[in-house]
Amino acid sequence: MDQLNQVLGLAISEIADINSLHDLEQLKARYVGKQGAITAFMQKLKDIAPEERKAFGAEVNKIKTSFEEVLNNKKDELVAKELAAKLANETIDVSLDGRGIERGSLHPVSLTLDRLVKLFAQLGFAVADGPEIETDYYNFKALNIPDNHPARAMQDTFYTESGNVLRTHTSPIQIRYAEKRTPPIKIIAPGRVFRVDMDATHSPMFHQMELLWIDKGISFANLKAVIIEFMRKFFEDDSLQVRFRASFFPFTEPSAEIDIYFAKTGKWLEVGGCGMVHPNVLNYMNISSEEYSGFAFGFGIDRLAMLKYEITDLRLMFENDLDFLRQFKGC
Ligand code: 2U9
Repeated sequence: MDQLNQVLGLAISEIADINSLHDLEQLKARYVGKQGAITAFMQKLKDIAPEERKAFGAEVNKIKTSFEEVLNNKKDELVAKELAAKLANETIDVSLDGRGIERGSLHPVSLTLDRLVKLFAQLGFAVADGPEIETDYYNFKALNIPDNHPARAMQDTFYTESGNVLRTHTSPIQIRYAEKRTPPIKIIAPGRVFRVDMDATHSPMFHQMELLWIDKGISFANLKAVIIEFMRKFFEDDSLQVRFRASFFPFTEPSAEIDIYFAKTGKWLEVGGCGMVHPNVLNYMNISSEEYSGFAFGFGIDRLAMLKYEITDLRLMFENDLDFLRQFKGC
């Protein structure tokens, strides 16, 4: 009995020194596990004289119950302590700085489009819009491009199964706008256009902008003035040289291609086309070619963006590579 009380005393003092649930589990095994010190007394029961066995058994059970009570109290204490420590560690400091939200940037085509719209607004032009899927009439016929005209093959058109087309230029926007109105008409028509064409310098979808100004007495002099002023504003160079080269388009007569001089490389670069609106096209828009005249001007927005931001590969414009796009932050 003395031994038994000694074991209990030792166990209680050991429990008092324990600081973790893990150590407590190990201690429990040492006392009441299979080979435990208190378990050993239970096993002694069979060697004890039958008349003393009952009293001894009762005493061992009492010791074991006391041990378990002290052990469980300690366990409750440690669980509460560990929970408190965990809660203390997980507190949120609401006074800390936030993580910050990364700002995106506009695509160079969007940046360029925004600049173009602002620039032409200063010259008095409104923005017009229209569908990307067009009828043969608005994309070709009303632009003086009849059936079997080589321009239809030249432009390599995407056709839909129902016989419509993906617009090959933004000119149909202007036909739709002008056929319902009377001059003065002074608009720009930006948008996506589609052509069956793809290599290092061509994409099957690209962005175009066209300009149309129809009024009484509009001449080639007005055309030159608007285009030269625009090019100088866009490239932020007041002495930029602009050259007009005679050309042909079915919808304009006379027609010209527009080149600008790049002092950096010493080269002339083609940036668009223009011309006086063909009388047939005026007629399709229900505008009298006797009373009115107008000029039109077309260019690729992507190409202008590439020249402005010195981008050398067209594919970069459509790949959405984040390292590329991030360079336009704050532009
Ligand atoms: C109407 C009448 C005439 C639009 C015009 C061009 C010349 C031209 C090209 C430049 C490069 C297209 O992006 S590009 O491939 N465009 O050269 N476009 S005149 O003429 C019109 C438009 C609408 C009613």
